[in-house]
Amino acid sequence: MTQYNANLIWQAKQVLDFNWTGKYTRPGPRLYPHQWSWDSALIAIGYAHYTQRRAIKELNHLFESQWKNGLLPQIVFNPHFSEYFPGISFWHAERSPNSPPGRKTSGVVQPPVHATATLRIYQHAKDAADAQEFLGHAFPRLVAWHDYLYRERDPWSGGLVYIRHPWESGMDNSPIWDEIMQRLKLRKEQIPTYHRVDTQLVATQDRPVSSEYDRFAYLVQLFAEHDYDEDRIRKDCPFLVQDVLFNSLLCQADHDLAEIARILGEDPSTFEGRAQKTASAIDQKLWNEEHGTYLDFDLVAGRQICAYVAPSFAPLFAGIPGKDRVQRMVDSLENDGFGLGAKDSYYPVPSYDRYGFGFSPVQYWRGPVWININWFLMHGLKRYGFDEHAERLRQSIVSLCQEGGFCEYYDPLTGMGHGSDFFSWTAALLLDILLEKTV
Ligand code: 9WN
Repeated sequence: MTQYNANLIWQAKQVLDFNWTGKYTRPGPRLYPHQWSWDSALIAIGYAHYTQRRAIKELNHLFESQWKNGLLPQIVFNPHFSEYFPGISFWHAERSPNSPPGRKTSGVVQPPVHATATLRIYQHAKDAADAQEFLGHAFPRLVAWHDYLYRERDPWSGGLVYIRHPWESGMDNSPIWDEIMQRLKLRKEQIPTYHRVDTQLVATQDRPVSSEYDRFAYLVQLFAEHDYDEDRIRKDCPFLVQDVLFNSLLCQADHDLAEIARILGEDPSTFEGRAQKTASAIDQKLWNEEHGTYLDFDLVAGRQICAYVAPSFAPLFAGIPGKDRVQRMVDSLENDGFGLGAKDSYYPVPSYDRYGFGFSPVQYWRGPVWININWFLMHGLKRYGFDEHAERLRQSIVSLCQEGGFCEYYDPLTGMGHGSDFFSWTAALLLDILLEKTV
């Protein structure tokens, strides 16, 4: 290991130590003080290399807040920190008979990377007995989580689950949602009263605009008014989307859950069956031949959403596309819009095509590079033997952290960090790639 990497590893661990609360890790020190679902899974992937105890605690703290119907909440609130919108009282999660007694949570979900993280914790474990016990504990909770998704979010059994809020995608203001957001015309009295905190903590230009927050808040209010009853929400919700990233991560998580079942001597067939069904549904329904990419499906409008975003390449992570489609996707990634072709280009890959309408190099999910998306794509490219491309992404991750610090996202044109500083999943995934070769 070079001295240069050793320093970076030390710094990344410092970031995680700083954000560790003793029970879970804050995604960012001020902007995100509570526990977030997919952040915790990604953070646990980093911890798995050097602190098995924390990795396990992190996921267990989330599992303790699982709803009775299996829903794993996007946020588990820490009542000691009140500075976040929307907070406990805006969600009214207690209106659902399924919400956990004694825990305060939001009422939406985030991408299901938890089985993937759980398996990695087991695979990297130094204390085998402890890891085996954790696997046994996590398994029924992960099964309940996946059961919830397939039962409540795919009631037609087509293999694709839907999300019902942009926050569920983890990519809050992605251009994917623009068309739906514009269609959602709100009268003044339909917009709930709320007070944003985020724009006081980081630059306003880096965050979603208020017309987006109006709609985010409106949807939360709708869920609370429907007592978080999925059947009632499904009938009235103007935002129902089968998202490429969410379903691709679910497909990989199904495979990983099947592997966990095998390790525990349980029957893996249900999970393998789901993985295959979801993979073929992604391939059939979400692929767009004309554009040579996968696209989200808007269930309310009944059509695909044409937006060229980096997460459209996530099916690579789950090994879904066949050879011809992979080649077309790699061609797109090599274009200047995503920048993976030229060695001396800007920092790949922007979250949104650099030449797309409304691209912004600094505004959240509308252009900046996100380390988790790069990490998924790096693994996807490696999986298909595109080692040079994967290496370029790996180097992009390392240079961004080295030059821009451990930020939430980065300007692809300058490499400058934006959003929250001391961002946990950036540090954790960097640790994963730097420590992977040395385990
Ligand atoms: C809403 C915590 C979360 C991430 C999301 C990211 C951002 C929250 C927000 O921060 O979303 O969930 O308040 O903007 O978009 O992916 O999990 O890091």
